[in-house]
Amino acid sequence: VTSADNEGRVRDAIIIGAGFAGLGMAVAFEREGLIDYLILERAGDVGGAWRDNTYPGAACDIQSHLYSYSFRPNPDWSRVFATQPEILAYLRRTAEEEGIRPHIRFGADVTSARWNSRDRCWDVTAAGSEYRARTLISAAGHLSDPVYPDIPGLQTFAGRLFHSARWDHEFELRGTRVGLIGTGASGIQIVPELADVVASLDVFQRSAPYIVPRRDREYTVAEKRMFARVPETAQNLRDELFWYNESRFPQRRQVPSFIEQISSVARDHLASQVPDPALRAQLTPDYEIGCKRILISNDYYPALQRPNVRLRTEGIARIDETGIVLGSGEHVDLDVIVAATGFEAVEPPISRVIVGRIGRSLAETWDAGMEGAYACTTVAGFPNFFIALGPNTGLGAGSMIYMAETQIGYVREAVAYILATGATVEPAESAQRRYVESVHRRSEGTVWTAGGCSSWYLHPRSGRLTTLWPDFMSQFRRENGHFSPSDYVSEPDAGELALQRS
Ligand code: N01
Repeated sequence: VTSADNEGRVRDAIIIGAGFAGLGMAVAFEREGLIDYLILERAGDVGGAWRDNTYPGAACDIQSHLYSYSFRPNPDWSRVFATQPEILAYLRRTAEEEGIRPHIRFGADVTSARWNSRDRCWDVTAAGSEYRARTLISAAGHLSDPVYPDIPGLQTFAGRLFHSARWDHEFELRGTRVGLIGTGASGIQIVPELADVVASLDVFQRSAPYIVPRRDREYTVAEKRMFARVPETAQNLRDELFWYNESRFPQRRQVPSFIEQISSVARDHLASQVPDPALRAQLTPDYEIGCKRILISNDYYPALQRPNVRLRTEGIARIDETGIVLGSGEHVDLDVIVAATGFEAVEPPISRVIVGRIGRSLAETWDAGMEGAYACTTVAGFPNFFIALGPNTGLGAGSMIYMAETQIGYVREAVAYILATGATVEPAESAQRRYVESVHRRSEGTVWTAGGCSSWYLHPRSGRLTTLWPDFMSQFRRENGHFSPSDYVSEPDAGELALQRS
């Protein structure tokens, strides 16, 4: 072991990533007190997606009293849907006050994590240093690595080009001609902010999103005081928000009246904000509501109707040095292109560097048909390994923090078991297959697989729903909230290993 940091000891746990899931995991370990753990974080600060997404208008579209740790309620949320700086400050405070920071190695980009069968531990390399641990927890997230659009000529553009998740704050946008590609959750938050300052804004839409009103407001001083003095009131609000989101779940199509109700809310919102029938037609989605994330905004449609803003729906043919060429042949002159085009959610790059028992990476394992994870958390062939917010844990509606906390509980119990017994655990392949099939059965006929859209919820090769959880959040916790050793097998012995390799 060469690391200056590592004294050669085998730690109890290594966590990859200091975002919501990684920090939450660390808090659980920290509060337990007995675990020797380390977080490897590639950036220079905590916060994950909330550190990286600093674009103008960045805010959460899930209510903050729900979109926060249950074990660290924050009576001071300034409004229903907190903005990015406030959420990042919450995460920084969490790291500080829970004593997590000394356990984090910043600038530690994990380039290799391999199971060492001889020493029964994970050998991890990050930024040239080496670390070892009995257990490995990937909390690298699935919205961490930006994707640029695959459009011919993108690299030839001579103006400024950046991604929504890598906002270039040095660049003065005032008075420039900006093209924004993408009208997902990020894109529609950016448009109203840019429309105010730029000379012109061309919004390139490939598919129209469904948008419903954003029911946001500031909390009053009296409310915040009440949340602080009587914590049960904040807890009640959290519970109320949980069940509100849980019931806003039309995607399984089990209650047709829900679908009709939410569709009409979106239709009425569009009709009331966009009087021009031609623009309204362009903004009307051609797939079933819920197939992609249902977005919330009160200022996106109005911003599109400003004189300096134009919605472009003709499709992009190519990009050249000076701008974007539309399918119609029209050239749009631009100084800046912003790509609000999403993330490598389906195949997160971290899955290529984590290598299991038989020398195969997670990405290769999943590619070979072994999709998904047992309990959405563990993978056959990867002993003592846990993945937070990995396969089938995303949500169309609801709080990812609830999902992360469910997994944190599971991993905490599993790690305690491993450390107490000296066992090495992984799911049996057959158990994993059965579990993943049960998830896929539930996804059949849902709006995500049959709603007539193409989305990053589906795997591009198998067409299966691999990123989203196709059931209620509460069901996820019922199924995956507790680790049970009887679901697991121990690492095979050397003879069995040789057989598997051959
Ligand atoms: O990314 P997206 P996002 N040419 O992948 C378009 C979370 N989030 O960053 O729909 C032209 O959703 C693409 O078009 P289409 C949330 O979970 C949360 O907006 O594929 N267009 C789409 O319009 C969210 O779901 C908050 O046809 C191209 C857009 O780019 C997730 O992050 C806020 C294109 C990408 O949308 C990702 O959201 C923001 C191309 N070649 C984000 N390629 C909260 O408030 C892609 N597009 C919590």
